[in-house]
Amino acid sequence: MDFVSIIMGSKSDYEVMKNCADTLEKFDVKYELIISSAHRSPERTKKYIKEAEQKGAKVFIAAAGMAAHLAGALAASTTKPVLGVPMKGGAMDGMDAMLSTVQMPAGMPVGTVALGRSGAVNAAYLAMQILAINNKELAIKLQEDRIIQAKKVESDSASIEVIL
Ligand code: RP5
Repeated sequence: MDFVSIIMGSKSDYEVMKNCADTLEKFDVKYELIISSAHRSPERTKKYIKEAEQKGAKVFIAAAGMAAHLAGALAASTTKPVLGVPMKGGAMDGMDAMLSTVQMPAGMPVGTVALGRSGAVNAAYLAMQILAINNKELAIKLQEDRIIQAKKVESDSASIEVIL
């Protein structure tokens, strides 16, 4: 069974990453969500990646703050796509996590998304776009979602626009 694996470095990341899980649920995409840290539980993280791959994980989403090595550690252990969501917080309010997540050495990519809720939601969308390459039903749902988003812009605008 194909699914998306979401790994958070800490329970404190859940409030933001719930938006990622909710987005996958909205599209009926299966996911697994666990807490495992690159620093506090490196062996558990490594073991989980292998088990998740065997169970059918097709894309990994890693959320971490501060030194934020989780996405990089995942990328080192799998050739499946890894998306990194930098978490806000700490002395630099996420700037450290963002740079750590995005600055991977050549040949070890992590697709890094924005800080905060937008990043969590977009990680889900990107994961689904990857799955949709081989899933026509999901591809259609994503196309329909774009139409819904465009219609919302039109209706929002109609409710407040002032045109001469
Ligand atoms: C990172 O450190 C976690 O991903 C989290 O964003 C941050 C702080 O973790 P806690 O001290 O709140 O557990 O590893």
